[in-house]
Amino acid sequence: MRVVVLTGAGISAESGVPTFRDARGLWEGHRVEDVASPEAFQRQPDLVHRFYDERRAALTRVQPNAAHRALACLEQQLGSRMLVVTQNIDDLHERAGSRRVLHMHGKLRSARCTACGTRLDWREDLAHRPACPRCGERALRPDVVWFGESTLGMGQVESALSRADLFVSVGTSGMVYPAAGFVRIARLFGARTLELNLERTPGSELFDEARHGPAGSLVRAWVQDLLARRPAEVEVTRE
Ligand code: BV8
Repeated sequence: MRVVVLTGAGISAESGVPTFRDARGLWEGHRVEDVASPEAFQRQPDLVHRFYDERRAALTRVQPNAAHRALACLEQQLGSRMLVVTQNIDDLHERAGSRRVLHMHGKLRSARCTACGTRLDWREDLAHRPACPRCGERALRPDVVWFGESTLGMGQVESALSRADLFVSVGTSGMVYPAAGFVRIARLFGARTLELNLERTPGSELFDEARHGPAGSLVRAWVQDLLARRPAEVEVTRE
């Protein structure tokens, strides 16, 4: 059985990482779209750096939760037949032990030089404009995908969706594209689809099944159930 799991901010909520909806999509009164955009970075680089420096620093104060750990456990069973595609820029999936994680919106603990294009692990602030270790230019930006910028790894995502038997969406409101369109692609290729989210979302009816509640218990129960079932039954027959 081949499984693709899409995750959003809701899977990290129980770790203490605020979701976008929690803050009603606002940061210090700014619409997130207005802070997380190349235009905002041109206009107010200090404000944008502060937005990401604060979130990067906050990562040192949070730990993976039961939902992250359950997915890492499932990956141990399914190996290369499982892919986690996350919209999250935190590293909680990896810290829980997941290895096959695709960050389609980038990573907080990574910086990219806009002068030489180098990508490098980065755990410090960027607001003080540190020089790029490779080219020396003070041109580092957060290595995240802003609104209006193309998302990462779409080729790998589309091929995984086209071969998936099961597509599971965890903790996402399904409001941001192209991630919000993955359920339709998975269905198109005959996969069964399951939504695990705290509450109904605008896309809930697109899923074969939707279970609502906190990810920590929902994901753990789903993984335990999947692994408890005898291999024969796990074999999902294509529609
Ligand atoms: C692009 C990184 C073009 C930075 C992010 C089609 C139609 C309409 C609009 C568009 C379209 N196609 C493109 C667009 C424009 C735009 C878009 O979708 N706009 C939206 C607002 C309508 N998309 C883009 O701009 C994308 N780029 O299209 O480029 C292009 C194409 C080719 C070539 C060049 C350019 C790029 C979008 C990526 C932007 N970057 N993040 C950062 O993090 O700061 S998006 C960011 O917001 C997140 O990564 C995530 O994707 C999104 C937030 O959504 P969620 O993660 O779902 O979080 P949210 O808070 O909304 O919901 C949380 C859910 O969890 C809730 O349902 C809640 O109930 C639940 N929950 C809460 N607690 C729990 C829980 N569930 C379980 N357990 C709990 N405990």
